[in-house]
Amino acid sequence: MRIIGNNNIDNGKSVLGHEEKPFTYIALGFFDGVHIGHQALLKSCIEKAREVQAVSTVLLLEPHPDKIVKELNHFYLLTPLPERIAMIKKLGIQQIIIIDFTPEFQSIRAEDFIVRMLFEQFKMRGVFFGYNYHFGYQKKGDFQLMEKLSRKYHFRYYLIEPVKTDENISISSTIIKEQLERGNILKANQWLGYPYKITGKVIHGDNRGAKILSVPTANIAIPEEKMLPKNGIYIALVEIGREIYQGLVNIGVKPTFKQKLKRAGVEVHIFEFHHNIYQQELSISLLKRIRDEKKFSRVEDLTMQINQDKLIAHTYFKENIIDYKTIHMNKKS
Ligand code: RBF
Ligand code: MG
Repeated sequence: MRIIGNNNIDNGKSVLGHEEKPFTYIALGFFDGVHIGHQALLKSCIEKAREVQAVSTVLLLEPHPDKIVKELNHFYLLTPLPERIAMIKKLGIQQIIIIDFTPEFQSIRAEDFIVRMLFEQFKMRGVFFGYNYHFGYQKKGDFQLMEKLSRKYHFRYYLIEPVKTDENISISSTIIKEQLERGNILKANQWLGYPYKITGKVIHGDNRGAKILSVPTANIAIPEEKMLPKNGIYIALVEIGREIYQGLVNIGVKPTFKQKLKRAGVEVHIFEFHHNIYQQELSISLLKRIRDEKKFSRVEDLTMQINQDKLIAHTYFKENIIDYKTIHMNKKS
C-alpha cells in the first residue's frame, strides 16, 4: 500500500504530465474509529475499484478540520492517525493520501478540490462518501455539487447510505464517543465492529502494584488525542507482539493513593504473565466494564476488591467466546 504525504501534493493546483499514473477510486471522510459504517463505505470502494482496475484510495485530512476551524482544545479521537492508517490498510485499501489541513488547503473552493485536485491530479474516476460529507472552502460542497461535477467530468459517484443502529440512528464517530464517555463499552464495540483498542508503550509506573498489592500492572503511555472511555475497571485482551493474553485494565486516577494526575492513566494487569515488557508496545482491547474506580481507606480492601475483579474476569472468559478476528482487525502489521 502506498501512503502519499503532503510533500507530494501540489495542494489544489492542477498537475499535468502524469499520464502514467493509474486511475483512482477515492473514499472521502475522516474515518475516525473506522466503524461499521466506514467499513461498509471502504469495502464498496475496494470492490468497485477492483472491477475497473482502479487504485482504491482513501484521502485523509490531518489534523481533523474541526480541530483547526473550531480551535477546540480537547478534541479526542477514537483512532489517532497511525491506528487509523493501520485499520484502513487492513481492510484492503491500496493507497492512502494524507493532506495537511493547512490554511492554504482550507481556502480551496469545493469545485477546485474535486476537479483540480481529485480529478486532474489524482485521476479520480470514482468517489465514495457519506450523506454528511461536506467539502471545500467553508464546507460549501455537498452531494449535489458532487453529482453535478460527476456528470460534467464523467467520474462515478457513490453516495453511501449510513449504517443504522437497532434504534434506527445513523452510526457515527460522535455517537460511539458518547457511549464510551458513559462507559457503555458493549454498545461502542457493537457499532465499531471490533472491541475498542488502546495502544501504547509500556512505561514505568510507581511499582506499587507489584510491591504492595501483589498485582503488577503495565502502565501505558497514551497519545494525547486518544479518547479514553469512562474511568473504571475493564475486562480486556492484551496483545504483545503476536501473543494475546487476558487481563484487567484500570482507567483512572487511583483515588486510593494521593497523587496529582492531569489525565486518567491506563494500566493493565496481565493474567499469568511475568515478563519485563518496558518500552514494548502493547494493545488493549476493552471487552466489558465491570465497575467504577473506588477510593479505599485501606490498601488491603483494594487488594480484596481486585481479587474479586479477577474472579469476575475469569468467569467472563469461561462463559464468552472471543472473536479473535475482530481483535486483529486493527492490529498493526
Ligand atoms: N485503584 C484505586 O484507587 N481504586 C480502585 O478501585 C482500583 N481498582 C483497580 C483494579 C484493577 C484490576 C487494577 C489492576 C488496578 C486498580 N487500581 C485501583 C489501581 C491501583 O491502585 C494501581 O494498580 C496501583 O496503585 C499501582 O499503580
Ligand atoms: Mg504499574
